[in-house]
Amino acid sequence: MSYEHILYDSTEGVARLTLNRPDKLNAFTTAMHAEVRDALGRTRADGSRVLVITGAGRGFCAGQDLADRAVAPGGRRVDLGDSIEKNYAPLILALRRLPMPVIAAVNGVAAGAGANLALACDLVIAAHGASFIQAFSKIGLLPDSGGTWTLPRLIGNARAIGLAMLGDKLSAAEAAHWGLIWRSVDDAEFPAAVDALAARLAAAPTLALARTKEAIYGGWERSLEAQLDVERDAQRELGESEDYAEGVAAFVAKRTPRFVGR
Ligand code: T3D
Repeated sequence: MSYEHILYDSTEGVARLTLNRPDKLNAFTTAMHAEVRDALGRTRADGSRVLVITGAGRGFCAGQDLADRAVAPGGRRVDLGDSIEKNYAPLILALRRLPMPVIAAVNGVAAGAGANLALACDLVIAAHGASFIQAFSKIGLLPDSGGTWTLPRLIGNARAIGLAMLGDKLSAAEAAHWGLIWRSVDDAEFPAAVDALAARLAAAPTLALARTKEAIYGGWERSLEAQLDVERDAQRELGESEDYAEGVAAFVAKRTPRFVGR
């Protein structure tokens, strides 16, 4: 599939997916969803060990393209439930299920489903000039793309409800201070900080990171006893991995490990 609305490439284990409708702050259309789905399906086959999602131009993503939702008087409305089921929900689940770390490199405003797309990623790094807006209440919707699930887990009900009901802009610095995102960095340092983070994760023991992400996200639904079982089973599997053998050998030899991701 060739892409019109995104850019995708993978080099040295780092896949980069850039939402590329800068004039519309990278708002999602159905066509863009299809391209993102296709690109996410490529990451494992092309040997990527980390995925970076970012936006072209001054925005990260402004959520659904609302020009596609305007209805002429007497016209037929789009079934939003259908749109969630076919596009947004599969996108969020695909990111959570990807067996590698996913970085949201939030270069600018992230609004609506664009904000919650970022928050569905494993590590969110944002430029100081970026911001997060649960824009849904401004147009009579509720936070989707996992927002009602993710927000209270990350920042508690009080702040989740405040953001969701008021739809106010939250700066990247405040988002980091609240624990909504991993970190925010100076705009000038942002590209280098993203590259360094991606390179570091691409050289990490990918299988262990995949099991870490599964265990942490799945843990919310389990008892401590059940979680200990999950950790036992994953550790048993990881104990057989090439990367564990390499990690121990490197530690004993006092050298830097060279992980292969298996
Ligand atoms: O529908 C379904 O399938 C259900 C799922 C819904 C998920 C959702 O995401 S609903 C929420 C949709 N998003 C929003 O409500 C956000 C709308 N955008 C904004 O509020 C503002 O654009 C921002 C706060 C994000 C940024 O403001 P600002 O002042 O920096 O930029 P701007 O001038 O508003 O936008 C720049 C251009 O992008 C502008 O186009 P123009 O006039 O220069 O041709 C603007 O119309 C366009 N744009 C921004 N957001 C969207 C958009 N075009 C279409 N859809 C957008 N969401």
